[in-house]
Amino acid sequence: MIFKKFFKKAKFEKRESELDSNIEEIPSHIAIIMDGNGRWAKRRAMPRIAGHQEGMKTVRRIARVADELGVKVLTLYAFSTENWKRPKTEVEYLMSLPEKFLDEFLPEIMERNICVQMIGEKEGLPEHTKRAINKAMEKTKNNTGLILNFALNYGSRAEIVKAMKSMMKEVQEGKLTIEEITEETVNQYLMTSHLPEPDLLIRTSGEVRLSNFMLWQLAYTEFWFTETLWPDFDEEDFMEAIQAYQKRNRRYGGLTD
Ligand code: V07
Repeated sequence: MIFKKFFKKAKFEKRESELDSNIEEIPSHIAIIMDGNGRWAKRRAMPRIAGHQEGMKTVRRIARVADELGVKVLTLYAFSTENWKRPKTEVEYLMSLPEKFLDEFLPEIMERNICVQMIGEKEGLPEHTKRAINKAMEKTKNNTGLILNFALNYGSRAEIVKAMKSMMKEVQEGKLTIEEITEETVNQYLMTSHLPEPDLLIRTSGEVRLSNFMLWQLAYTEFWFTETLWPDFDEEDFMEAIQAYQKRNRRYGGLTD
C-alpha cells in the first residue's frame, strides 16, 4: 500500500487502514497557508531565513506525500502581496527560494510527472525569480500528475478586483451582458479558473484566519488548523488533516442520506 511508508510506527496502523478504506475520499485540491517559519527560527535563536530554508524542505516532503496519495492539486501560499513590507534582506532571500527549490527538486518533479503552476502577480517578481518559475512551468506543462500550484505575490482581494475589471471591460465592449453574469462567469475571470475549488485548507502555526488567501474559492472548503509550525509539519500531520476531512465528509454524507 502506498501509505505504508508514511506509517512505520504501530500506533498509526489503525489510521492507515482507515485512510485505505477511504481512498476515494482523498481531497482533490488541498490548499495550505505555510505559517510559522520565522517563529521556528526564533525559538532556535536562528535568523528568520533559516526558518524559510527549513520550510522549503517541508514543501518538498508534503509535495511528495500529496503526489503519493493521489491529490490532484496542491496550492501553497508562499508569498503574499503583504510580504513586501518585510525587511529587504528577508524579501531578497525569499525571492531566491523558487530558484533554489527548482534547482534541487525539478529532476524529481519531472520523474514524478508533477506540473508546476503559479497564481499571483508574476509581473511584480524579480526577473531572476520569474525566469526560474517560467522555466519550470514550461518544462512541466505537459505533465499530467499532481499540480503543484504556488501562490506567489498573491492577494485574493487584488485577484477579485482584477477579475471584476476585466469582466466589466467585456461588458463595456458588448461581449458580455450583465444578465449573463453568474457565479461561474466570475469564476472564469479568477486566476484559478482552470482548477477545482479547494476541498481542504490547512493553516499551520496556530493562526486562525485567511490572510487574504483564496476568499472566493474557499466558500465551501473544510478548514483544518494546527499549532505545528510549518518547518515541523510532516507526513503524519498531513495525513491527520486528510483524515479529519474524511470524517467530516462522512458525517455530512450521513445527514444528507
Ligand atoms: C518559499 C518556503 C516555504 C515556507 C513559506 C515561505 C518560504 C518554495 C517556493 C517556490 C515557489 C515557486 C516555485 C517553486 C518553489 C517558495 C517562496 C518562499 C517565495 F515555482 N518554497 N518557497 N517561494 N518558502
